[in-house]
Amino acid sequence: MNENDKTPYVVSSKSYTAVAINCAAKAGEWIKSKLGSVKQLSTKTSPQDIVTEVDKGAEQMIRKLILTHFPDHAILGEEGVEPGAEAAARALQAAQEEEYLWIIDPVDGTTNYVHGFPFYSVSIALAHRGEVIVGVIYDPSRDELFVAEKGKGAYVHGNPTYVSKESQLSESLLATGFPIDSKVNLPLNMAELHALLPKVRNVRAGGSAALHLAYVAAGRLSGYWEHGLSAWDIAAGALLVQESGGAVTDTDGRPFDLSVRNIAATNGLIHQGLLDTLKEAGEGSVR
Ligand code: 2AM
Ligand code: CA
Repeated sequence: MNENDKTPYVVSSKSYTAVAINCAAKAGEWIKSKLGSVKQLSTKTSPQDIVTEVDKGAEQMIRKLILTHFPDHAILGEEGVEPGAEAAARALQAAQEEEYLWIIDPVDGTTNYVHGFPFYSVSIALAHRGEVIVGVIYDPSRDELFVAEKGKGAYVHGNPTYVSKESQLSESLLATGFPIDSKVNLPLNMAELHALLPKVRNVRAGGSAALHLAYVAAGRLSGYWEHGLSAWDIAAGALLVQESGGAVTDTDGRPFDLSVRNIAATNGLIHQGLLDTLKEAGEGSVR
């Protein structure tokens, strides 16, 4: 190669999925190695909304790796956006027009990570003109790597994943996430829990949106819903659920796209039952 040629070298033989897997695995290993050694805890929008130097370092690591392979691609990362829902929505709108957009959450489940509760993950998705085509979620605690490609299925360590077969709410295990927005989303979520708990087997709140979605994909949860999320929390997981045969909409039943903030993801069989109960609960709650 000519020394004077300043065109960046691009590793062209690597597929998008291979790069996503490499990034998630490398960042995940690094995050795990830092477990218990977080020195500085900063808050974002509220005392519950926290970020560490590990979140920032992992995002930098992933950004660098992606740009080494695909210097022209755009990147939307949780730590590259101002805190708060409005800034996230603006960033997403700007980024949605990109041909290739990587959507990354370096640590999904930061609260768990800080407390040493082993339920956190790295989530990496690639969207082509707004449609998610690759989704990878890595759980370093269990060394589980979930991978989905649009139209090609979903896998955990090479084994295909399928959603569960429960057809009734009464036999379903659900998950949700407790919102930090105490004015609207928290009372709504409490009303939903109140309505759903007597109807289902039980409800979990593990604290990582991405891993909950991976668990719906793998048939470990029958369904999951949560309010007030951002694209980086759910982009990869939504594709995993769809490619495992499940259904993903917003909580009003609108089909999934990158602007969805209130997500409902299930095995498909209980989807309408979940949406109906959420609707009833929402009508009785202050909205
Ligand atoms: P995080 O750990 O990357 O912040 C837990 O219910 C889920 O909500 C997690 O996926 C968590 O992602 C996400 N979450 C936490 N704080 C949030 C906030 N302020 N806005 C949106 N999502 C948040
Ligand atoms: Ca997140």
